[in-house]
Amino acid sequence: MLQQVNGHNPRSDGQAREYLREDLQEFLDGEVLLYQLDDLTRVNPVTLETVLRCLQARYMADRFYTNAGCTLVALNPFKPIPQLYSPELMREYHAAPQPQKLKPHVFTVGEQTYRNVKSLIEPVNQSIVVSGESGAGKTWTSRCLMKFYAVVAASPASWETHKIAERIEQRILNSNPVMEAFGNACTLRNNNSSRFGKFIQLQLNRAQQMTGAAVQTYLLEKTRVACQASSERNFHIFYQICKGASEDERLQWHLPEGAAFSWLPNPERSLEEDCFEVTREAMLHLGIDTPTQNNIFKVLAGLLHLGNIQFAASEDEAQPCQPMDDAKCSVRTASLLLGLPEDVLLETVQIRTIRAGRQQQVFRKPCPQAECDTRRDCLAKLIYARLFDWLVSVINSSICADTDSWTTFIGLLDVYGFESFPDNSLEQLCINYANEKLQQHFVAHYLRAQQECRLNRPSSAAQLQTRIETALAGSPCLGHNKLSREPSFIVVHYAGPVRYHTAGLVEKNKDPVPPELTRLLQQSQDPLLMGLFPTNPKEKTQEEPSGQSRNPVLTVVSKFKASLEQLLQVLHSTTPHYIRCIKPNSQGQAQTFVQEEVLSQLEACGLVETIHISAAGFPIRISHQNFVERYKLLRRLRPHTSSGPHSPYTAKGLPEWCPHSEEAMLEPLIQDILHTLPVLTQAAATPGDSAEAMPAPMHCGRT
Ligand code: AD9
Ligand code: MG
Repeated sequence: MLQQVNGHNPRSDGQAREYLREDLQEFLDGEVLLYQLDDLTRVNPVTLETVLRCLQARYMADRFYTNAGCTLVALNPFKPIPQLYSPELMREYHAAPQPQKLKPHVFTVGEQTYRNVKSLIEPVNQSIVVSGESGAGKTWTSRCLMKFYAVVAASPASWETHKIAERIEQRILNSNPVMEAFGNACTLRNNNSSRFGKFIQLQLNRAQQMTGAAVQTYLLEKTRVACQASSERNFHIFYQICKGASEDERLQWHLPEGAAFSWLPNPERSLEEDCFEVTREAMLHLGIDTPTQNNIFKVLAGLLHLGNIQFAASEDEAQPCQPMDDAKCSVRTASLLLGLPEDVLLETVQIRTIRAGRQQQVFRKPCPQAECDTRRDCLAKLIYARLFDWLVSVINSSICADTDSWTTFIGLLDVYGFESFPDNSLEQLCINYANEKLQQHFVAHYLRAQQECRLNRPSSAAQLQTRIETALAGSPCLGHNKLSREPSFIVVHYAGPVRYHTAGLVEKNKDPVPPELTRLLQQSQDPLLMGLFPTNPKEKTQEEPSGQSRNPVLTVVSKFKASLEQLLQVLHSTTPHYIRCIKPNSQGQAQTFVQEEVLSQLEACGLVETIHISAAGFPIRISHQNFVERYKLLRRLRPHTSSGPHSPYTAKGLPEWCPHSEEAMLEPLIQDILHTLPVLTQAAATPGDSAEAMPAPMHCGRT
């Protein structure tokens, strides 16, 4: 039961919707100061223990967002709280003269980012990096931000556009259920786990209205289509089709009720993500018409039947392995749904063709059973990955604005969180590498920048920075696990050590696709597959056998690395904002805060170090040029500091502002300006508001 509580928050600013559960009152009486702390930089002393207690107190009081200097910490409530994400509240944050004075919220970050686009703070383009481990709430948070911008940055709705097409922000929102249906799956850690990384660029025009968006995806976990860990599931879309198809569609797609598919484990689990209707509706709004949709679902049903083709080992090596008796019908159905000749499909999976010699003679070699399985899986992965890429391109063409109708953007980054399983392979290596790079970006952008503007105040922050850098660049990052029997190596990531199995790593990295499989799909009579696998000879793809292609074959890691570099370049060109999502427990239970689990996440993201540095520094960083433009009036206010012919504003860095002889005289002013900078910036953004003194740190402890 919830009870409204008033007057507890010193900064409630008209947004006095606070709710406390009655049964938590006792707990909170002891932690009353802690749960009121909106900013972890005010916890004193800042230690893992005090930060943890503060977050726990806030979590139990249903306060899920807390500032940590430059970062917003978002605790996953694991329960629906409609009033916390209502359009009314969005508008409240949007209309607030100083949103940062309202209670911490993902909308504060959204609104500040939105205002920055127009402000003098550079660069104008902004990005919000949402991080956290699997199930912590990254995708939820990104969706929430997209909804926020759909409300506050709505495009102009003239009657014509309203009638002709779905409003652009609606279409952008519709991209979420589609991409999640095809790219998310139920895993041990999250029922709706994103199995790809996503960077969405929300495009704004001069009037700061959202005119379009562009999506970039990273490293879809395509192996999932043919191989699911026990207790996990395939991509949601397969379950949606099997559960949501009409009688008619079941007949067309050969999906009789209750049919068992080996690539459809745990179908009995019913999830809210299984809603086929939502996906279909969203696809329609994105311009994917019903016949095209049906074509997609037919192909996916074909993949399920493909997965049921089990081979029996052949006693004679010279003879191809044959499908088991009950799999023969699956060969027929799969070939029918995929528009392929049955015998050619089977033969391509069973028999490897090798071209050799000057004449490029063709040799045919029957594959052993395991290789037949690999080739079958490879076929499915090939189709699914192409289909996913195609969907992303269709979505982009539906939501992307013309180049002349947008000037700035806000980027939202939602990448898979750091992963460490008992068995880790190339996928985890890539995911963790991406997280490592993003953490480096955070360290480089935020922590290093903070030290620049900290002048030469001696403090432990410098040591902390050095520690972080040493940890990242340090030598003990690679190790061998002597206890493990299987060949493996350990990488000491910023988030903890992870052991990677070496078995199959090289092969996975090469991701070889036998050219016969591509050639097979080029023979398909299915309209969708014909589009995905054109016969155009110009199209040199990754599937070219390495010996025949002049271009070096790109490995999975090299492609991933290149796309990550591109992403980082985009991020570097923006002003980044950070949201750290924290998972309070691994069971997905509301009102449950498991200290050890949260602790390891706090350690992994170096939150305490961030708070230390934030507490000692300033949350706003502006280039020297813009700083001068914006605050030069202060010079006039203090004429005695004028430095004659040597303008203090000509040098590049703050410590070199003026000739040495004048440094002493200027130092108090510099300190003044720097101390008041955050307040001045707020005041400048909202004329008429009085500047507020910096809040004093509050002591953390039971009262
Ligand atoms: V993964 O790396 O893609 O496996 P995410 O993206 O970090 O992971 P996700 O956003 O999918 O996690 O959140 C997991 C679940 O937590 C959601 O499905 C919701 O049920 C739940 N969640 C997350 N944030 C909120 C929230 N602010 N309010 C309510 C939430 N529920
Ligand atoms: Mg996600």
